[in-house]
Order: sequence, then C-alpha cells, then structure tokens
Amino acid sequence: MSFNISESPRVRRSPFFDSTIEDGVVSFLPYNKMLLPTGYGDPRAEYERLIKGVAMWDVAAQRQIQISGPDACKLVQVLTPRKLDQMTPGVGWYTAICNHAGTIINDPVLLKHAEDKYWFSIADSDMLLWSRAIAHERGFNVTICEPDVSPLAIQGPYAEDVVAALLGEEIRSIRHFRFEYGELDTIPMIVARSGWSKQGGFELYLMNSAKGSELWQRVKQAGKPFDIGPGCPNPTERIESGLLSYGGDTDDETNPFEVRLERYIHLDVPDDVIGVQALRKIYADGVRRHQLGIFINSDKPLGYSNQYSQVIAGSEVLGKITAQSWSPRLKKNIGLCLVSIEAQPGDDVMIKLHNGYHLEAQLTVLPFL
Ligand code: THG
Repeated sequence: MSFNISESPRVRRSPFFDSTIEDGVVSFLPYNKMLLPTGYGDPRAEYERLIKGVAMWDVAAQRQIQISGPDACKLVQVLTPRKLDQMTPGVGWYTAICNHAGTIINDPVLLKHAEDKYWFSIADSDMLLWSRAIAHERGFNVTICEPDVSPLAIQGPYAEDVVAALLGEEIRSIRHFRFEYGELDTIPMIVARSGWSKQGGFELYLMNSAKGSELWQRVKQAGKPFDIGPGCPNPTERIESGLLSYGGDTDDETNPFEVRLERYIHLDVPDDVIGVQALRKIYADGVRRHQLGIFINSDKPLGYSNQYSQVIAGSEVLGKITAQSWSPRLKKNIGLCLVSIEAQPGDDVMIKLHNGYHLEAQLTVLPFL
C-alpha cells in the first residue's frame, strides 16, 4: 500500500520539512494540522541513538498558543487546574487542560515569558479555538494567536554537548524545564531544557520559519562529532519512561487522576478554573480506571497494531491497551493500559488482540524504567 497526502493549506508543513525529506523521512502523522515526522526507516537505530547517542527531531507540530495582554495571567489560570501563582518568567510547566467535565483535552507545556505573556506548547487538539472561546465568554482582555514558533528537539545523552557546541557552554547551566532567549547568528530562538523523552535534552524554539533549513543544517553540523541523526518522538522510549501521549493514552472520558497527572492538579484553585469542580467530585468519589503498565508474554516482538487490544480476566473486560512496544532494554513486550481500578499491579490477565487472538499478560507499576 502506498499513498500520498493531498496538498492543502490545511495540512501544514514544518519549516524543517525539506530537511527531513532530504534526511530520509518515511512517515508522518497529522498533529495540530501539521505533518509530524514519525520515522526514518530504521526504528531500532532511531531508538538506540536516543538511548545512547543523540537525535534531532522535527517537532514543529508542537504549536505554540500565545496568550498576551492585561488579563493573560487570569486566563491562563482559568484554563488549567494547576496553581500558577508561584510561576516565574523563564520557566515551563507541564499542565493538564480539562474541560468542564474534568476530561483532559490537552497536556501542554506552559511557558511563562512575562506576567502578561504566555505560550502553551500544545499537544494535538485545538487550543486556539478553546482558549479564544473561553477568553471571550469570561470577558478577558487578551490577545490570542499562534505565533511563528517551531520547536526542534535534541534528545539523548549527548544532547547537551551538541547544544553547547552550537550555542556556547553557558547553556549547560539551564535547568530542567527552564528556557532562555538566544540567537544563532541571525536565527532567533528560545533554548529550553525539555523534550518528550527521559534521556535528557533540549528544545530549540525557532522563531522565524524562513530559517528552518538553516537551523537544521547548523544542528546537524554541531552534532556530527556526536554522530547525531534524525529521529522522532519515540514510541518505545516513551512507553518505557511512562510519558503520556494525549489522544493515544487518553479517550473522551479520561481525567488527569486516571493517567498519573494528579501532581499537576490542585483542587484548591479558585472555583472559576475550568474543570476543577468536576475534578473535586471525581477525586472525592474515587476514579473508576487507572493507567498501569502491562507485560505481554510472547517470546518475540509483537507487531504494532493501531487498534486497542482489550485487557480481560475470564469473561470480564478490564480495559484496553493504549500503546505497546517491544522494549529492547527490558527484552519484553510492554504496554500502557487503561484498566478498571479493581485491576492491580501483579495481576495476571489476558489480552485479546483485535484479530481475536489471546495472550497472557501481567499488570505492573509505571514507569517501567
Ligand atoms: N515539548 C514541548 N511541547 C510539547 C511537548 C514537549 N507539546 C506537546 C506534548 N509534548 C505535551 N505533552 C508532554 C507530556 C509530557 C512531558 C512534556 C510534554 C514531560 N513530562 C515529564 C514527566 O511526565 O515525567 C516531566 C514533567 C515535569 O517535569 O513537570 O516532559 O515535549 N515544548
């Protein structure tokens, strides 16, 4: 099977698109109406590079929603049930965005630039639409836009060395989830210590899309001594590390408590914060489901299926597997699942693949590594 994606302004290209094509990208996913590269043809090599070396990822599809103006601070707090009063300029915080029912509708990194200027670095759902509607309904004096900002992630044990070679030794002192404004000759960017892996790394937020190819080449050049190569948000490493994939691990009823985000939820935020009243009730009543890890018994790597497998015990359906992979480090088939609260780590279960085939499995705690 081979097909093309139709040309359309609704399928936006990243400023790094041409470079990723040159470097051999073979697959994309639609993400925030943009093409997100998902592979360069050798998944194992891309995984190894992330774990032992350094990789560069076109993650421009992590779009920024900028909220600025006199009421920016108020709106941002209304949009997330994480207490933001201690937040200082120059930091990024992981946040959950919930709707009025307490269901997660995005899990962005929130970057604070100033008291009156923030960016939500969003996962795959329309926060431009949502935040504009809420701002208007609540009568806030803000301006909301999607600025010309495109993140490029550099991830892996040598990421810091690459970014230091590119931008100078000072970057080594940037702490986790902090960011600084920088410039590489005439390429404007923000440098943050962050990224969707647990291997360490940085994200360069390019602030001029005309300079995408130039930045890509410069990173590639700086990374040469460290054998840098192209990669993507890695489906295997993120399962091993227990990073959440909104829209993959979550469904239309998932609340933050079910998927281990309670650390980022403060039930004592003001009542006008969207979702907090529902979240208080959910918390008081107790959740019905939770996210656990699962080991799937099979002596060889299982193929990937984009259909959720059921987790069952006898005739009872406990829940579903939302992501799975062969783990090269654990030498096991592992997965993330969303299962009934009665199902607990250590339980032996069965999984029912979409083709009807059954396999033995065991539930476990997260993260795997
Ligand atoms: N970086 C940036 N924007 C993003 C992502 C990113 N937008 C989309 C998506 N990823 C948002 N989702 C996440 C999910 C997890 C994390 C970051 C963004 C993450 N979590 C760590 C954890 O759960 O252990 C650490 C959280 C913390 O330290 O507070 O990093 O990757 N720019």
